Parts: sequence; structure tokens; C-alpha cells
Amino acid sequence: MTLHDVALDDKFDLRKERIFLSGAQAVIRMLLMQRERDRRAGLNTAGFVSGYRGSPLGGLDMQLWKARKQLAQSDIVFQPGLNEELAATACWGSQQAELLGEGTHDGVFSVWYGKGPGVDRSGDVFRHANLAGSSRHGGVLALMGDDHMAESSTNAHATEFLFVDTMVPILNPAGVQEIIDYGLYGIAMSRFAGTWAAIKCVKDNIESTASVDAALERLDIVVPDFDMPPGGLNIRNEIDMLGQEERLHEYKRAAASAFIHANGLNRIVYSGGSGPKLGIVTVGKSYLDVRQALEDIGVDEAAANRIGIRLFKVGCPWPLDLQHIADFARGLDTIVVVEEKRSLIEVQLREHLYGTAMQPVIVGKRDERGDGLFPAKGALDPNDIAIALGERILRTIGPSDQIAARVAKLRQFQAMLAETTDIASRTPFFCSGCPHNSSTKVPDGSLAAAGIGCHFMALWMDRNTVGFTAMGGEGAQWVGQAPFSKRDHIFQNLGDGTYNHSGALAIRFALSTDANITYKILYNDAVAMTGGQPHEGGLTVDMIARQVRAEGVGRIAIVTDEPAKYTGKVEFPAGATIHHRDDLDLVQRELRAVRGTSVLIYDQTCAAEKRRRRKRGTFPDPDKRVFINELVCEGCGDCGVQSNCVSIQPVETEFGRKRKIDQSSCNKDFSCINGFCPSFVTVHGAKIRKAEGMAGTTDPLDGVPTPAEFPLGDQGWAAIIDGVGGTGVVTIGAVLGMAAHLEDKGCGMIDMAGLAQK
Ligand SMILES: Cc1ncc(C[n+]2csc(CCOP(=O)(O)OP(=O)(O)O)c2C)c(N)n1
Ligand code: SF4
Ligand code: SF4
Repeated sequence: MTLHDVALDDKFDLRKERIFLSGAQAVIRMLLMQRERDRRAGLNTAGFVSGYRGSPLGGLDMQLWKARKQLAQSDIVFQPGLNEELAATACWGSQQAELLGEGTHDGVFSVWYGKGPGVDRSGDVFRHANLAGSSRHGGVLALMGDDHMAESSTNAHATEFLFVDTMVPILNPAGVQEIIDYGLYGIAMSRFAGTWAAIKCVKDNIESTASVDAALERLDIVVPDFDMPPGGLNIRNEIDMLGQEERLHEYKRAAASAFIHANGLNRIVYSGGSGPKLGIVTVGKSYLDVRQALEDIGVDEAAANRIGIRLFKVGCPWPLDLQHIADFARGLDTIVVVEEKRSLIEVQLREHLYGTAMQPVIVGKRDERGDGLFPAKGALDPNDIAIALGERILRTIGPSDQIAARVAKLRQFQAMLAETTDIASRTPFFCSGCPHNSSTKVPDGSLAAAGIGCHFMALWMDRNTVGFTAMGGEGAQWVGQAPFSKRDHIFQNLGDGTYNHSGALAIRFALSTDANITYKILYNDAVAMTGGQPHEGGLTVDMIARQVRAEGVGRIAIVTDEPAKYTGKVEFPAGATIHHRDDLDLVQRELRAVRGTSVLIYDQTCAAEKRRRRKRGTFPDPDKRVFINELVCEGCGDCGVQSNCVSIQPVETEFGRKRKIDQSSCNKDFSCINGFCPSFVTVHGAKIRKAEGMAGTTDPLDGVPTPAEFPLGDQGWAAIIDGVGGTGVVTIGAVLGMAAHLEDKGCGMIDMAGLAQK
């Protein structure tokens, strides 16, 4: 078999057309393509990217940093935001450069990115910026990172309605290919209609990897005929609020619809043949689920056309183009809308079709009797979709033994699934040696509140930690709670990334309200939960101490695993004290007795980050290791309880269950040796014995049976690879995917990151 010619740099090599890349890399490829397409069209454009990290867009900034060379060569600037709304304002600014006649380029295309909660908090900027508009040769995309199942979030979110509210057209890609396609369409639409364009990013597209067609000339983008108002729709130098509002309502929305229509972004996939009866409308990830569901009940394109099923794939769920809807709905008795979360398409269908000659029955969240059909909560399951569609077909189109049999089988599967119980469940937990294992402890009698960041996981542990806030609100809940509580004081955990993002303002609020609270600013020198990004502006412990002093915090204490590193080297505000982490309890007891707002900065580097830095040789690696002498250990388990460390593991011996330290996962935090147990042995200068290498001696595949070849017919092949972060799960997926790509086969993988990895 001849293998596809593949190189590691293919992703961003514009001469390569079929490439294998992740959703986040597709965003970068799309930007490079945009710039080159502009150049070929005679435009000297540049690009600007800003946003804030968070799953499912947690890894985008890392990818942008990795591609900095290619981006710079294409005049694309990446500037991570301090937070989402400041990033959005910067993107708005990118549309203004040439307004004053001082632009260095013909226009700047721009990408904002943020997790759903970041979308929520940026609403004010989106509204302003969308009213103001985008520039003629610029354009802005907003990547909305939605987590429908709260797999890595403090709430389940889908943020389409925020964009509907601010009147930003939405594009919903069904996979990696469409991230590239809709990105290019979105920028063109933004230029044409003068609005921003939102792109829905969920784990199923942005966290997946696929083999795609990324040829530069792949899309022939059509600019529709449209009656523009005087002065056009692009950004202007003006202060005319009502004029902006008028343009948005009277022209921009219609211009976006005209663009969507001209480019066929909503399309009829199955025509329904000569006598269509039942229409199915779906969008984004749900489109793939519907295709799967139809396959599961044995309805392919030929069958759909024979029995009268019309399938409509929506690329732009808002604003839904009227003309497309009319074409789709013509002749149908019933329309089933399959979309996750709240009804966006369903309500527009009703709004547009009600009162016209075409009034099919429309069902979606509920059926015609008012019974639940596709719930707004959680995510939709392809099996449930298959059952609902199968039953609907049997009811509206007529009997079919095959469909009835498949529906019955699927029902049986679902019933079996409902009865299964998990054989094990795993609550997310701190990494080995995590500073939060020590930092989140509070003295007896005290309570702490959680917030956003890895320390949130303390809520699941026995840590007297209750309640949490949205990012940056840490401690503000206490302002509303304290006047009505018998409790006098709380500790509030606040990650350093969150402090930088917006949490510093919450401290100002606490001070201004004279709240009796101790902020524990957990300085782990990284935005850890999202992958260990550095702090914008290079935040340090002494910077934080000086900032909070300038805000008016009187009592400041620094608690660290290495107090010596500060001696004589760093200047702290007067009166700030430095302590070893062994004294954390004492320090906290003192601070809780201080009236008003006090600050404890807990300084210890994130263990995962330490491990990465040690691999790169940029962090000291102590030449000692800790072991547990099994013969001395009595198996009481106290070391695990005290250190909270997952590297302390049970080991079964002939004298019963003892404990051992898993040397491969130990991150050398050494908090486990603090107890009074004599079993602990510290060994200096020891190296872990490496497993005997097999290379060269024997063939490692010797004795491994040749795998049976599985026929890759129309059905394809799928696998679930499960495990937690760091165990090679993502690598196995990447190897399998690359193997398929090498053989020129279509493939797709979905990786899960963020809290899901912990
Ligand atoms: C408004 C908002 N933006 C982004 C996120 C995603 N997010 C979750 S945890 C986290 C990192 C917080 O970092 P830090 O405060 O340093 O805590 P650490 O994870 O390092 O303990 C981010 C960005 C979010 N939850 N809310
Ligand atoms: S990533 Fe860092 S801060 Fe987060 S749990 Fe792991 S060690 Fe702790
Ligand atoms: S090492 Fe010590 S603290 Fe840990 S289980 Fe054994 S006896 Fe208990």
C-alpha cells in the first residue's frame, strides 16, 4: 500500500492540501489561509488574535504560541487577553486601525476566543463592538467555547442566546473541516455585513482531530447583491447610537442572511424524493448524531428519498434564513428539530412559518402532545435520537418492519444501559505533590470558600470548603452573606491566575465593604487547570503583595515551601511576614483574628508545572527521594490523609495492606514526610532504576499476534480509549488517527482536557 506523504509541518504548510490536525490547529490554519487568500486578492491584511483560555478552548493559546513563527510570517499577532472582555475590546480595536487613516494594513481580521462563562462576562463588549461593526477588509470571529455537559466547567453552558441577544450571527461547525470552512466564511460575512460572527466550539469539533481538506482554493466565497445603506455597514468614526442600532436591525441582520443564503451554508442534504412528508432539521454536532441515528435505523439517502424524509443541515442557526426555511418546509407535514440545549432553530421555524400557507407540525423539545422529546438539559444521545426519529417515521410515514425492529432493539439497549451501574467512579483529584494539598487546609473551626481553578477540587475533599463563585467573584459572596450569618469570618481561596484575570477587583470590593475575610491567594506560578499557561505580565509573589498593600490590605503573610529563597532578595511591603508552610495553621489562626480584609499568599509551584520544567531543565530537581519501609509501616493510612497525595498507594503484603510511594508519579513535594511516622526513609542521590530496555536485544513485537484486519467498509470503525491524563490516552488516539491519515482514510478523534484530565 502506498502511504500518504506526511510531514510534521504539514498543518501550517499552505502547499499541503490534505492534512491531519486538531480543531485548535484548524483555527491557526484558517488564519494563515485567510491571510494568503487576501494576498492573492491583492489585499495587504494582517491578523489579530486575543481571548482567554478555558475548556474546550483551553489548548488554543498553547497552539498559537507553538505556531508563533508561522503566524509572525503572516503578520498575525497573538496577544492573550488578561481576561475575556479586555481581549474582546482589543479585537474591537483591531477593526479601528485604519479608521483614523493611520493603518499599516488594508484591514485586520481578528479572532476572539473564550469559554462560555467568558462569553457571558464579555456581553457588554460584544454589544458595543457589534453595533460599531467590523472593518471592510478586517472582520471578527468570536469562538464561543461551550461545555454542554459541564465536563470541565462549574456550569453546563451553551451561549448562543448571548450572541442572539447582541445580534451576532452564529455559525455552528460539525467538525474540524467546518472550523476551517466556517472560519473563512465567517470572516467574509463579517466584512460584508459589518457584524462580528460567532463560531460555536464544543469538544466535538475544537477538541477533535481529523484528516481534512485545507486547499487554499477550496471555497469560492460569494458576495451577494445587497442594497447597502448610505455609508455601508462597516465600522465608522461616529457617535450615533441610534444610527448604529438602526443599521444593525434594518440592514446588518438581513445582510448576514443574504450572505448565508448566497453561500449555501444551510443546505438540504436529503431531498425527500418526490413526495416528502417528514423534515428533519439539525445543526453542528447534532447533525452528526442525526446521521448516526438514521444509519442505526437503516435509513440512508436512497431510503430517505424513497419514503419521503428531507434532511436539512443548518450551518447558521441564527439568523435563520427565511428563504432557506421556505424551500425546506415546502410540502412537509411534520418537521422534527434536533438541536442541543434551548430551542434556537425551533422557535425561529415557528416564527417564520406560523401564519403562512406552509404550516407543518413542528416538534423538537416537545412533541405535539406536549410530552418531552429532545430535552434541553445535558446533551443528546444518538440512540435516543434514533428511537425518536424511528417512532416518528413509523407514525407519520407508515409501517416498516425493519425500522420497527431496529427501534425495538435500540430501546432494549437503552433499557439495559439504564440498569447498569458504574463499577467504579473517579472523582477529579489534585495531582501528586499539588500545592493545594497543603494550601487548602484551614484551622479547626474555620470555613473556606472555593473559586475557579484547580483548588476548586477541595470541595470534593474533607477540607471544610463550601461554596464557590464565578471566576473573579471570589469573596464577593461573603459581602452578601456575612450580614446575615452567625459566622464572623471566612477564608477565601483565590488562584493566582484568577487574581490576575479579575480577582484583584474582588479584593478591592471586600476592602471597600470592610468584609471580615482572609484571602488565600494560591500562587502556583501557572494558570494550572487549563494546562499551565504563564501569567500575563509575569505575576510574582512580591508583586501581588505590593498590589494588595496598595489597595489597602494591612496584614499580609506569605507562606511558602522555601522561605529562604526570599531572604535579602525580594522586597515585600512593610509588615508583611514570611513563613514556612509548616506554620500554615498558626498563621491562619492569627489572620482569622485580624479584623477586616487580610491576605495570605501561599507560594508553591504547581506540581505538574514543576515536572514539565524539570524535564526542560529549568526547575531544580532535588537529589532525594522518599520511600516507605514496608516492614515498619503499620498500614494506618495517616500519611495519605495528611498529605492528601495520590502517589501514596496501598500495597498488599503478607502482613496485610501497607503503603508505598509511587516513584514514577511522585513530584517530590515532600509533604508526606511531615507526620510522625517512622516508616519514611529519605534517600539522597538515588536514581529510579529504569526498566530493562528491549531495543536491540529482541524484537519487541515478537510473540505479539498480528492483529486481525478489520474491513473498513461504509460502516467505518470506532474505538473508545479511556484513562486519565498522562497515561497516553491522547497519544494512542493520535497514533491511530495518523495511521488512518497515512493510508488516506478519513478519521476523527475527540480528546477531553481540563478538569476531565484530573
Ligand atoms: C470567566 C472564565 N474564564 C475562564 C475559565 C476557565 N478556567 C477554569 S480554571 C482556570 C484557571 C484558573 O487559574 P488559577 O486561578 O491560577 O488557578 P489554578 O488552576 O492554577 O489552581 C480557568 C482559566 C472560567 N472558569 N471562567
Ligand atoms: S495541575 Fe498543578 S495546581 Fe492543578 S492539581 Fe495538578 S499540581 Fe495541583
Ligand atoms: S507509612 Fe506510616 S503513616 Fe503511612 S500508612 Fe504506613 S504507618 Fe501509616
